[in-house]
Amino acid sequence: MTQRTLVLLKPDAVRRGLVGEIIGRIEAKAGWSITALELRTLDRDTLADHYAEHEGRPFYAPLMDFMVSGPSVAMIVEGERVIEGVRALSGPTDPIAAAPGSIRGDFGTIVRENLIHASDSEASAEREMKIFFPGLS
Ligand code: IDP
Repeated sequence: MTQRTLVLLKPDAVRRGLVGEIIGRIEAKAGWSITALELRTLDRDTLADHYAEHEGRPFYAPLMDFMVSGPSVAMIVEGERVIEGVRALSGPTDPIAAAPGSIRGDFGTIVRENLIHASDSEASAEREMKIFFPGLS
């Protein structure tokens, strides 16, 4: 089942020089490929759209401040079961609870600064790809 997913390498990943490491893990998966990629400091409107479901939660404002604090890498990754697969590579939201071997488990400690976002369903992937790559069909 070939799918596409939207992946963000958050500002902490870029600041810490972990972009190559994380992209390497994604590219190493058989048959997966990056079909779009951009380094960009995200703006609040884009992020408000992306994180609309979290508006009003206590972590929302600090999350937004963090997400505009420097450039992120936005990517579309395509391949077999890639939606579930990138989530599995990333590990759960809390990096301390994430298993060693996962991206968050290997590199993160802070829930907010957990290095990577990956779409959680086909519907989210479609919605998020349009937010970050509006020119693509
Ligand atoms: P996910 O990124 O693992 O799918 P979501 O629940 O969609 O997790 O949360 C979006 C992002 O918001 C998380 O990746 C993390 O950066 C931040 N976040 C979520 N819950 C908390 C929290 O309880 N405290 C601080 N930040 C949080």
